[in-house]
Amino acid sequence: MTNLPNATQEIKKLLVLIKKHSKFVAVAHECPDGDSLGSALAMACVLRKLKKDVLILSDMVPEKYRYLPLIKDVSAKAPADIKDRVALLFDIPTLDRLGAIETTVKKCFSLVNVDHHLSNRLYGAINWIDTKASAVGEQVFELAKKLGVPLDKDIASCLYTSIVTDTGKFEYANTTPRTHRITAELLATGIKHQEITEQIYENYPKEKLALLAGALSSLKLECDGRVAWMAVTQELLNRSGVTIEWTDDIINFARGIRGVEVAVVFKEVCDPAGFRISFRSRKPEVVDVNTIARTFSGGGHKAAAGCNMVGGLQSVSQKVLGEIRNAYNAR
Ligand SMILES: [Mn+2]
Repeated sequence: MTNLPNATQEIKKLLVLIKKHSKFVAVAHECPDGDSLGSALAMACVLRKLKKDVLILSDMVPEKYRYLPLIKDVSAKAPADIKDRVALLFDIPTLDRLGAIETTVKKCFSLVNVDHHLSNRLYGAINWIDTKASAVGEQVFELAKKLGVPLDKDIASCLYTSIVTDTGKFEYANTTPRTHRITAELLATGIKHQEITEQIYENYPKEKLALLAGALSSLKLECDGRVAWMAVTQELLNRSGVTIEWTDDIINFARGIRGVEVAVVFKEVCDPAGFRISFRSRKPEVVDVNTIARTFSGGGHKAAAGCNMVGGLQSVSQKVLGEIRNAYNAR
């Protein structure tokens, strides 16, 4: 495990950089989740309060996050002055997670890496990695305080989105007393938290259920019922008529089966032809999915990770399940 840079030092460097510089881009990862997008948008709100010039970059905006403030400013296009801008990257452990905007972001004047993944590759000029933060949103909250920017409803709804999604509505083990203390301050701004969670979780197109039905019918159990996996193929996506953005919570159905410790979902992608693989572990001390994903050049947290692999479902699933079997046998 790489030694993480001293957080206090990195935050200090970041505060100096923000004071000194005037042009920024806040960046979210490909097909962004609530944490990456919420953190980038919250930071954009904070920087604009400080009269900074800040743009927001992401390859796309999932429909369920269209309620977020500043969402209309999110773009995948490189601005003409990209070379003068400091890029602030949120929830992005490796640069290849940027997807279509990777080359654009690399053109920036400097990269600042704000993340909470154990697997972070420390690619920034500044690398502030807090593996204890349930969501990067907790780090942005801390940064706003240090910059002296008071919370408003816009900032709070972005940060609430970030935290509620990465903690699985405060269910996962990453939820801490700090998470709840921060959330209490967010709610105190008067945000309508129920409207936010409705937008995220109870506002899907009916076609999503066709996708879910197809994915559930592919369910298989391995390792005496301790491992469950499903596949979302391009054929299924086409047949159900929804895009990959609606597949993010399917893994929870596999994860929740009694006796299952590790859940895996294989999502077929086109470029390059292969799969995006998501992992969840309910027993990270037995099977650490960050380690499994790292075997295939991915990563994440011990209990939630991902990787990309080239190849057909048969070969890719065999390799991944073989690695999980090895993890059990090694014990
Ligand atoms: Mn996150």
